[in-house]
Amino acid sequence: MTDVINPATGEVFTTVPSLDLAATDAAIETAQRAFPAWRAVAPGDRARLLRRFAAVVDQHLEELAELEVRNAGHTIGNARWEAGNVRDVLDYYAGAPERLSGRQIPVAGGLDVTFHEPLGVVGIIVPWNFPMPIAGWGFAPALAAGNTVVLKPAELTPLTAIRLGELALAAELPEGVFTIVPGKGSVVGQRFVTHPAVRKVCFTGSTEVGKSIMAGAADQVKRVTLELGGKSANIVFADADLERAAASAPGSVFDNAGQDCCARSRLLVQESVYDKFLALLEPAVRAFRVTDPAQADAEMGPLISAAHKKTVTSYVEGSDVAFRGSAPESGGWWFPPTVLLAHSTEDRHWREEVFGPVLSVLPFKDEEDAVRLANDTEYGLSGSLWTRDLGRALRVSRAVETGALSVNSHSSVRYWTPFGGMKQSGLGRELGPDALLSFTDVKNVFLAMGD
Ligand code: TAP
Repeated sequence: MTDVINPATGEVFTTVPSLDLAATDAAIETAQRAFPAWRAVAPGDRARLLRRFAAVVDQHLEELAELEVRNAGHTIGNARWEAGNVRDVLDYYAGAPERLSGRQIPVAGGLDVTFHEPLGVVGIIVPWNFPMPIAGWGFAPALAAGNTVVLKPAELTPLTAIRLGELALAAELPEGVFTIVPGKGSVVGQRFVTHPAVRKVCFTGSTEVGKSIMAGAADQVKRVTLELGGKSANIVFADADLERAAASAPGSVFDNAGQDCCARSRLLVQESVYDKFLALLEPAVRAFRVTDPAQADAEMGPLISAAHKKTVTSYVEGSDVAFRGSAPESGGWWFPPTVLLAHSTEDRHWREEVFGPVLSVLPFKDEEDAVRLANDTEYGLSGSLWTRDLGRALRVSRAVETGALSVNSHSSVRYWTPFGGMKQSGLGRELGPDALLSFTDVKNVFLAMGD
């Protein structure tokens, strides 16, 4: 059994089973047995089942959100959005089964058609930072395409995934189609990589573990989707609406206590407005409300664990602190929003993913310098840029090596647009119209016309 802890208080409030290798194999084999019948469900019926699953999630939205506040320390506002996102992603991909059509390609002597065949069992490995949305981004398209799913939540945050598994059964998805397998990454997650019946692994988490999964998957030429770390830049040009850029910068990095692979944790400010911008940023950072995440006006809760707080603290110790916000001081793993001045691109807090409420700031000279600094990282997940110059917005958008970018905003992920990383931030894309196909293989069939 694993203790489940409320990160806002540090108290254990329940326990969940931690499955061993034999139980993991049993879950995978149940999913394998469920596959032929699930892929054979008529497209319209599979769509209806997924819509019903979405409706059941909707009926339990508040319960799921409250569970996440307690288990992950997410603010209630965020947690409601996250539960709603699972519903929306299910609804979106519920539109897919009847539209998953192949092609008819002209050939001589017969008919040539392609099919998007499901892969079989898909293993989804979920991190602790966004337990609900990241689960949904994997299981909704995987199920819609006709695969069965085994899903491993993070040991720290298993509760909403376990509940979603129950809700799937309540929506009458057949037994074995969607199975939650709680346990350790080194046991359950690793088995998804090595078990031959699992045909694809969809992993979100650290770049280090992602690389080991990719290497392990090579042995069986197993398909992978990887969503890994980030160190995204927020680039503010001198001609931007500085007030708006400064007011929105804290949310772009401190949301979810900075435990967000899309966090804009490197702030690049054009040197001619550097001092002015920091003066605008300071009150916005100090005003960021860090409090009991169950309160309706909370903007940020605690960090996920004591160990993670230690890691985040190590980036601030000995660094040049520009200013900080405030956070509760007792119980739980609280950490105030913190702005650090970078003195070189070699500063550890500038280069590495902190995954906490820590923003590093550096000035730049001109457009070329901004692009060079933004791209000076092995990551490439997200980012923002602020300018009133349309030509510059287009040039810089094309030049920054990142999978998603927002101009004059910090847009969050939309379930109907693609999401994923360039360089070492990942492989493949989730969400949007194309993600579905990554849970299929193309089959080409030629039917001879005969004489
Ligand atoms: P990871 O260790 O990468 O964990 C992510 C998931 O992978 C968890 O479910 C974990 O299981 C599982 N896992 C761990 N080792 C595995 C293995 N050998 N084979 C298969 N699955 C395995 O991330 P973390 O420890 O939670 O966080 C460490 C750092 O990773 C963070 O500080 C942050 O920088 C980064 N991170 C990034 C993201 C995103 S969204 N890109 C998300 C989380 C963390 P258990 O932990 O349950 O054992």
